[in-house]
Amino acid sequence: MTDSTFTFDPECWRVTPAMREAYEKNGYVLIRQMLNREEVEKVRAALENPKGVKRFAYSLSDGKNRTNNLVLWNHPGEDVTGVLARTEKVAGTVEKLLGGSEVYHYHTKLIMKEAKTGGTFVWHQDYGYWYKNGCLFPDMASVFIPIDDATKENGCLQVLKGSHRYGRIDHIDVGNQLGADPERVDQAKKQLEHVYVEMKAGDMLFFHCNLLHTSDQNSSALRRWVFIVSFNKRSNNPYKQHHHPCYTPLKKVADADLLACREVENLEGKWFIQATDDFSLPRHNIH
Ligand SMILES: O=C(O)CCC(=O)C(=O)O
Repeated sequence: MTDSTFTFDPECWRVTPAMREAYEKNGYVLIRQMLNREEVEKVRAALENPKGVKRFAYSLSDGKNRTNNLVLWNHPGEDVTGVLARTEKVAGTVEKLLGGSEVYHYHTKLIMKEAKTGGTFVWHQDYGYWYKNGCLFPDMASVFIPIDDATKENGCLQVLKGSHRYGRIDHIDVGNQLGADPERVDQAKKQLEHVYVEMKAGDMLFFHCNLLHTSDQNSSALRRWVFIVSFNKRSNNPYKQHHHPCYTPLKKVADADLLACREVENLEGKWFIQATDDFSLPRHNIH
């Protein structure tokens, strides 16, 4: 069985053939300790700052009396959150996992699953939504970066290992969210390993846009915030305008620029979107 877990080494970081193979086979790679403690603190402080991205937050019901708060923006920008998205270790790693050709920023989300009140996300594939946005190939991926430790108790991400190889599954109304057809998900659960991806703050999960994933409500006393950056390939430029960007060149930066960045409040050009801006979906999921 191909393992998908690796550990970041700042001295000699590179995407290895073993990582590429794991990504192709399992639909994800988990890289431990990709941000060090100081970097996690920097990002956390920026996200918690009431004058930062948080001021664009809105709530989404999970259809089961719980809510998730989130912030979603389309262009990375020059602030700490944008620099993180544009670092070599985030954008450069995605580019290599997707085969090496140019990627651009599709959107970033901050998902705030608060203690005791945070909601579920039903089983879905991100491409189940993005397909409708005019992206013809599933040449898209996301980087899931917890800002708090993510555990089974506080609603860590769960994946069905290898499910990206099913291709896109129809997404329909599931418990008041738009999710992958439950009949298919039930079959997938019988065939594939169900992994609770428990992560420390600063670990990063790189995952394919057709990987089936979900997360539970947070009934614990600890919040679970994650930062999720999504990318598309330039060669997969959507054929129509929609609520996320068509190809826009991405200015990648060195990893060291994250700690050097002082900008938190100037959010010019980030193109924040609200639940009502998403025309491709009938209701609760914003992708
Ligand atoms: O934050 C989570 O638990 C899952 C979020 C997610 O799957 C999504 O936004 O597509």
